[in-house]
Amino acid sequence: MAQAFPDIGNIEYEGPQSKNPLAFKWYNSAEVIAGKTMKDHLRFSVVYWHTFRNALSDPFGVGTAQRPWDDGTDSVENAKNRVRVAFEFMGKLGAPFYAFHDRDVAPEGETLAESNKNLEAVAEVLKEEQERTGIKLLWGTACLFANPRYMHGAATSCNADAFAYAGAQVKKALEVTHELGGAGYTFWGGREGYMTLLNTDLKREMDHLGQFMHMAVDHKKKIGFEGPFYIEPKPKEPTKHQYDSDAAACINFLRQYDLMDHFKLNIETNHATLAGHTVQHELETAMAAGALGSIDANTGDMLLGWDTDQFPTDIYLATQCMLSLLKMGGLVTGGVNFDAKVRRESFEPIDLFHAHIGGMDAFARGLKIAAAIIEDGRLSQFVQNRYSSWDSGIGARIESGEVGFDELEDYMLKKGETDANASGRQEFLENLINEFI
Ligand code: XUL
Ligand code: CO
Repeated sequence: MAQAFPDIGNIEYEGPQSKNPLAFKWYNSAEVIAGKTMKDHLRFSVVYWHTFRNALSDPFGVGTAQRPWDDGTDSVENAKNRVRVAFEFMGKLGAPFYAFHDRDVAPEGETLAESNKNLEAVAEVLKEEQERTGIKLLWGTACLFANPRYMHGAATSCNADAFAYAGAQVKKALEVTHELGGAGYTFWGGREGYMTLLNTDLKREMDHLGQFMHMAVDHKKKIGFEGPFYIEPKPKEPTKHQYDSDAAACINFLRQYDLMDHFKLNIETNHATLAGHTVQHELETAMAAGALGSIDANTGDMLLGWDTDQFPTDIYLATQCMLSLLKMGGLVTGGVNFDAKVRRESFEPIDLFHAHIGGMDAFARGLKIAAAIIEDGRLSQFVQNRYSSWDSGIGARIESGEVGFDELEDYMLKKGETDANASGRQEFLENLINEFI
């Protein structure tokens, strides 16, 4: 097959002085930072849906993407051909992982049986290309939101048949993910939520979602899939309210339905901001529950109120993400998955390269900066000192659980007033971070 990107060779590291738009300035895959190569720290992943399937339409206009390799049909042949293009792209980029929805990679057929057959046929090519290139599957997922049958949701639909169809679809997607050696499997609750509470039995829907996830866990055990399941929080869009609205809501759901052992969270920047949080808040909340698994790296636009899924180029943001990930001890099964799309105006194939190179460089810089901040030690020392009243005396006794309100009353009656508070030094700390940027 002729190359899809004949004028573009492998993207190499050329260093910060380079002016070559098709070279990395910061991402040097083999460079060791804090004991691990950049490649192993960052575990970059390309998403199939945006990079190879997004036609770049918006609510006001048709798609603009020029993809000369695509014959515009929904045939299995075209889908197989697209796999070769995807692996050419990822290989040239040097991305070690990718992620897909079942319906991104293979066309939906007239029946479930035909859809399954299509998926199997394309998965064979995916496997071949994985073996040829060494590129691995970060996670697979099922598209439970595009087909009209899921208009009221999938696992939380009022229509039990939609639940059943979704179960069958996840079963197959999970089996294919397993067959392809996927490191994890993701659930993003596309339409698992509501448009109005007037027609919604919220409790019943949440119970169904809990049951659905248990069926998935049972099937995972049955087929011997050992990777984690991820839930990807998002508060809204396309629904008015999505049940997995943020990290805290997901963790509460997992605890309520006794699923904590089987799930971690996949935190996406633009979903965090739609929920009114920073991505660092979401990462830290997930981490505090021992449930941070992976990240969908992108960014929103401050002035547009929807999920714009832009490529992350903000060094400060990437630094914050990497500070949290390094604090956790680094990614294990998860990765930095670019759930991001080029703008509608960036319609040429080469824009896909510029976009990913920029995101990878931003995260490589974030990694280097975060590692330097940690190595410097002043930030963590400050935080540790800030809590020093808990290291001895009454603080240590409270933490060890040996005192109750009676002892606290005795203590304060004797002492009279609390020790003086120390400054939080926010501005000092913000300046400290800027020393490294
Ligand atoms: C949608 C979104 C999804 C998930 C996978 O906002 O982020 O693409 O990442 O279903
Ligand atoms: Co996502």
